[in-house]
Amino acid sequence: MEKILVTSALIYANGPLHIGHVAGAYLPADIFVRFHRLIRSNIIFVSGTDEHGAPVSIKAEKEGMTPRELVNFYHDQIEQSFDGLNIQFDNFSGTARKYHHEISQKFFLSLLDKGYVVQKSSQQFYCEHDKRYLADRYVEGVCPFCQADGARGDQCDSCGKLINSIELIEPKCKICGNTPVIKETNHWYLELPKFENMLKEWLNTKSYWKDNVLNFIMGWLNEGLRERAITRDIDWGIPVPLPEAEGKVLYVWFDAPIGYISSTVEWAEKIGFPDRWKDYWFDPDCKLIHFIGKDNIPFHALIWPSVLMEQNEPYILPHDIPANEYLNIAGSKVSTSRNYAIWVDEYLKYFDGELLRYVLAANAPESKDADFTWQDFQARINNELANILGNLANRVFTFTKKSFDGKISRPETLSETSKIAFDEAQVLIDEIESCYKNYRVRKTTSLLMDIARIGNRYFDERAPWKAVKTDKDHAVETLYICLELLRKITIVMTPILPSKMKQLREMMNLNEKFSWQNIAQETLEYQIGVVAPLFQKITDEQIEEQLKLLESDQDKEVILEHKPEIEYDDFMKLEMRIVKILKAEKVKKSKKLLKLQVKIGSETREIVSGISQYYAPEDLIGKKVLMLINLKPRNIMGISSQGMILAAADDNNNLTLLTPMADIDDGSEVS
Ligand code: B3M
Ligand code: ZN
Repeated sequence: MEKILVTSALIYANGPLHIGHVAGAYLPADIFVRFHRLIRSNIIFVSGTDEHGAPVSIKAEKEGMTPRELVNFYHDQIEQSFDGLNIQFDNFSGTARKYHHEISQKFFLSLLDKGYVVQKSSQQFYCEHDKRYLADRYVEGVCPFCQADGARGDQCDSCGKLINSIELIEPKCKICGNTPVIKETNHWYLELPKFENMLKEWLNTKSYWKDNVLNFIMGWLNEGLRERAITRDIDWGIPVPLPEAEGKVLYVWFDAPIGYISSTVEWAEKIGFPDRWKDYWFDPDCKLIHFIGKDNIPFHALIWPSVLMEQNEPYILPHDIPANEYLNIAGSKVSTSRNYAIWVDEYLKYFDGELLRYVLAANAPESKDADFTWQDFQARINNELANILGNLANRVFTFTKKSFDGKISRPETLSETSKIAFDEAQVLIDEIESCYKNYRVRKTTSLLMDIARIGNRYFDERAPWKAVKTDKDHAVETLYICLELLRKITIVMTPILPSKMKQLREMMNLNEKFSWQNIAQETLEYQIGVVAPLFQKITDEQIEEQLKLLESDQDKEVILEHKPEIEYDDFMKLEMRIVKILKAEKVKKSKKLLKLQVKIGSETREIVSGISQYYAPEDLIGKKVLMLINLKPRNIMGISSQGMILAAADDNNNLTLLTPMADIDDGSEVS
């Protein structure tokens, strides 16, 4: 019996679960685990929330919560979303828990002891304004490798490379927008170059890994590994267990994968066998499999194995890392900061979790990015689940009930066409088995539908509704074969649609307990029970509604670039007043400019303003607007412009002058 330990990436407890997470790291794992339960492997499945690091502390600051309040809130919410999708872990822990702190500190000390972690003084960005070091996501800039904007202090989302934060070009403090300075501080570094040979040797045995993962890490190894700081100057995290490291915590990516271990330890405690976790982590025959999204590859395939290699206890190394690509939505990348995502808790208010399982499996981002659209969701539910599988069940059950009181027994002999239908199904089932083992859920889903297609075709060809009038046995045989095909589907499809298949088995009065082995064991007598349609079609209105939600929930603003803060005294230098426009005319030879004469109390001034494309001169006469008075006069097309009229403009080429909400004397000061 195979022994397997499956993990899914620990999701940051700083926001809800979205379908991109599900498609990348959770559903493929859950399907894999459910399949292995059916073939009776010894398998456990652990995960949890990633509760440390800048992603959590930044969000907590923003929400005015403590980090602990924030992670507790999202931990519970995320767990509920997983429940709604029938994603079932043996244990779902969190890294802010006590076990996890202890184990992580032990890991750190072991590496330190063996000389793989060393303390060095190093340069870090420091924000003079916020009086803090800027770790990881606290600083952003241009990626030194691919020149993309918005690279963070630890990783660039565009090229996936890890960054040593002070290499960022044009760094900006994420809190206040100022340019940080570089300061000396002390940190502990993981000496990755020392692992290079061990890693290469180990990776040589991994030729069976997915291409995307192998290509990624081979690229890295060829460039040569660099040391990585594994401690940080922030105040939320696991304290570095050394007296001289007061105020420092472990880097979130150092402790996060250790969460797989602490979650297993917690599981062992919960089931009352506190040592049971060692049966997995210390057994060289146990296969450790990490399901992750592609941005997590370097951490799992290079850094994490290095950390595991040099522990005092005999931890196993990852057997496989089936990383998935991204799931886009309607052609655009998910953006949690712009709220462009489909959140699972929202989804579950409208639809059954199983439907999403099906669609995400059928369209899994296995070897390249995939695209989710609501139209495709509708098409797959209606044209595949309802029209193929649902239809087969429905017509077979209805007919069995109508003509045979719901009761069908196995005929003594089977005709050649029936045998062919069985054989064809068996070929598909064998292929499905191998797809499940090799994480190919996309293919599995289409093969599963093919079994139902065989059933529908066979049913049509044998036309039992006609046969029943002349040759009852012929009709019985047809129904029997179709029921057998449905029964096989209830087993083979369980990893993808666990609760729908359970319902189907209930309608067919089949046992609750079954395994992959039962696929070949024919049920000799069927008694169909109470039936109901398995799948409701999704209407156009339902899809319209989702499209509107996706559109309206999205925060349209691009993230604003802020200017450096100014002092109150700087603001007081501006003299802004309400002015009344007395005259307005176009500036000759200019498309954009208007010349205005404005009244400011008893004074009048002339101003040139670039608003000609937005306002006709005659519409402006008599209007009161906002003006910056003490801007040094500028000569514009031969006219001395004595100040500036203020206007607001957006990205869509709209512009508006600013007028007071109530009538107020011109000359009134604005402050
Ligand atoms: N929380 C990053 C992520 O959610 C991180 C994964 C940790 S897995 C040990 O992409
Ligand atoms: Zn700052």
